[in-house]
Amino acid sequence: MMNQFTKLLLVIILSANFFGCSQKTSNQNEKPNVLLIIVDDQGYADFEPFENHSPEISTPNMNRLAEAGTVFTEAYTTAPVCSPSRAGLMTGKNQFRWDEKASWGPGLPDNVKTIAEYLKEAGYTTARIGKADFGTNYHKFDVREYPLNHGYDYFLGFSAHAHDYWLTSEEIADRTPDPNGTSAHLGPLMENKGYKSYPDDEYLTDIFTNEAIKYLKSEKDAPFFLTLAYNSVHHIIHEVPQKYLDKYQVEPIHNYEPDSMETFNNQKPGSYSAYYEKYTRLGAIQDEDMRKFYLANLDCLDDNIGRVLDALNEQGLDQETMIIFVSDNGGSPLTGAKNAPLSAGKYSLWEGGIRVPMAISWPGKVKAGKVETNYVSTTDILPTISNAAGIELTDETIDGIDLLHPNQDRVLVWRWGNTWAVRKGNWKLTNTNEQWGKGRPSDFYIKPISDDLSLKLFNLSDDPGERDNLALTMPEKVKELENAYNNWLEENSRKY
Ligand SMILES: [Ca+2]
Repeated sequence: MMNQFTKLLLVIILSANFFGCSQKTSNQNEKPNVLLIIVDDQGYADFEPFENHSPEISTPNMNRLAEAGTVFTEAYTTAPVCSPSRAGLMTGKNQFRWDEKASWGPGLPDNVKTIAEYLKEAGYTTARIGKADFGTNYHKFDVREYPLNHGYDYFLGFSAHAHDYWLTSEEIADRTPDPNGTSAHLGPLMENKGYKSYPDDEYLTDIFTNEAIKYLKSEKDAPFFLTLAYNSVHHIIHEVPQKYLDKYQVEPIHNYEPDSMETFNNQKPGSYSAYYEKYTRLGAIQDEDMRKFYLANLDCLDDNIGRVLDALNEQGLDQETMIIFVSDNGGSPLTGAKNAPLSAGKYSLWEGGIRVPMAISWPGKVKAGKVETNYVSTTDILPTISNAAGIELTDETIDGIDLLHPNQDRVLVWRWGNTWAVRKGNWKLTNTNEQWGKGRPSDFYIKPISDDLSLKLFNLSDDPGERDNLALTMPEKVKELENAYNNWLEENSRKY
């Protein structure tokens, strides 16, 4: 005889199975769905799953990802700013293979395949929601850089460096003299071959989540690859829903309004460029408030990630979906992000610019609750997803390896303008100088020990903050790493 408890359990199991079968995406060949969550400019200290996170941080939904999977304490991007980093991430290759200047705008060559293209060929249905940014050909539909032209079946978002968090209506686009006046954008979002506008009181992070959930709930006859690329927590950081501003006790700042916008930094009166210039630097907003805005923005982002995870669970998809979470570069010196204990931040090759929050979960396949301390790269995302989907990679110019099998002897290299860096084992050699974009860095920025292009050598195992330059005392180690860097360049430059 079954007791009440057993009966109840049976009912729960049967209903779970019933709903699971009726709702889940058809997945007979056991290829996992893949959800790639890319966030923007999140600080190394601003990720609660890391043991030494900043104490005022609360990211419970990022914690859920970490508890369900593995977090990487030494995950590197291929560049310290958005566009080149995303080019590296989406292709599994150091973008300076083809972008010889190692610039802000690498673009995406026709012959360099993206994760989306590999997965589409393998039978996936693919979508990108949010920011698409390869640094060139912004706001255009018929270019390689537009997501529909590099493997995505569906795109909703913007093709630029930034977008106003509030202003997505046609009305504002009609009234502003420069809707595309800077690398930032306002007005309707791009959706496939057209535009989609929203009321100006709908918040962009919420819009992306709502659309992502709609996508997760849609009927599909194949496993899906969804890239959800939030522009949070990129500036303009102060634009956050009121309830979060209340929580962090900071007064709202008015939205952009063409009729009342004064000139700023030589930008035309009334222009969005003037507003963007004014509020993307310290000055109009002071450090303490900038940190509060940042925390409010991050809190909202975390809640939205929670809604996506809930939707996956509700759809019965959580057990068969690989989730990768990553920030595209380190915390910005201009937004109140914190990267402690790492030096500097976005814009330079100090650890604070290129070491980022990253996590992966895949129930039953990736260890839950694990902290991986071996160093990895965002170029590893493509091979990891490919392996999971059973795709055999034959392209020898891919720089990444499977995230689940990190290799502490590998050579990682970076080129960024006239600066470069190389890591092998615990050692990092770099000529990086100091860069923080514009204006001045925030109080939370940790000033690096050098601001010129001299060679610096660090042992990152006991000096992650790069405080102790060993270049003069260890010339042989300098030579070894310099050779490793030069060899990589010689073997790989212009090959892609
Ligand atoms: Ca970024």
